[in-house]
Amino acid sequence: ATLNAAAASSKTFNDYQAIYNDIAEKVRENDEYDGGAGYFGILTRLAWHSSGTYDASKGSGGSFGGNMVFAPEQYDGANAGLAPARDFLSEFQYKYPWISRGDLWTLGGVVAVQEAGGPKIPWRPGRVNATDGKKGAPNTLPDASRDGKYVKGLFGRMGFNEQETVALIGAHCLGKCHKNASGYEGPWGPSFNMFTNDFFNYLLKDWQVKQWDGPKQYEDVETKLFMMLPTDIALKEENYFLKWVKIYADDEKKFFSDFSKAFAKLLELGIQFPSSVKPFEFKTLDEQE
Ligand code: CCH
Repeated sequence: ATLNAAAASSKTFNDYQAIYNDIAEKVRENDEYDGGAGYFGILTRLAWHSSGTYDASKGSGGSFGGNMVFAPEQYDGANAGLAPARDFLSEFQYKYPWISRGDLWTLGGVVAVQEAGGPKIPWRPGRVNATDGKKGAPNTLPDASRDGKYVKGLFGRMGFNEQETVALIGAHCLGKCHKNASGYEGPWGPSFNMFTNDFFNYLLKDWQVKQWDGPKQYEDVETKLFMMLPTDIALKEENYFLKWVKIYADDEKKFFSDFSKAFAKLLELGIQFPSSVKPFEFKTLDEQE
């Protein structure tokens, strides 16, 4: 049961590029947010959490309805800490009342990845606001305390293979964990406001369990400044994941190209677009200067 995107409206590429630009300007103006992480990480995470509720076998979940403003998704523990991202984007909901929440939140993720120096993410509009939370899909997002088989199963539920799963988790190059949101703490590496293949380079270093009063997480042996979640370390423990970790650590171009495809697929899970709606590829602010 896929949901049908709204048929192409009178809005054109330029209308969406204008929203892209407004979001991107605001991201630039707020580059000191969250200890210098800016909004890149949290906007990417909002796009992912609004989409990653999808279950291919049931056709449920996904970014279509923008369900996170309603219970139960609003109070899903996995979504703790995402209100600042929704608040950040809400002014554009007022300025452009015709864009749906699902379109705005997924577009926010496209802006974040591209403006952080990542690959172009093809994106299509047409998600339609839900008017209540009945189609919300809580307790579907990953639990960071689990192992590799769990991660494989969870991303398999969305319709992703091992390669796509590893590529997607490479987004942990951006942003940080927050004790008051997930209980975990810290960034995965030093350049957490730049989209790179660094997550994989860091993951391949030596990690040890951090001694602290929080949930089990890892710290890098060399500097103890960076962190990995148990599910991140799990990507090294299963050969079907480790293979891709090594490929992406060696080849950033390949990572960018595979991430772009997997992230675009993530944002569209469960949605059927009319063939007339061709994906947009937005220009970055830099490209327009
Ligand atoms: Fe993630 N992620 N993620 N993640 N995530 C967290 C933060 C970010 C898991 C757990 C967590 C993806 C996959 C997984 C981002 C993007 C993606 C946090 C800390 C946890 C916990 C939240 C906090 O405390 O604020 C687990 C488990 C998985 C899969 O196994 C995927 C896929 C993506 C995107 C494609 C980004 C970006 C962040 C940083 C958020 C920020 O606020 O800076």
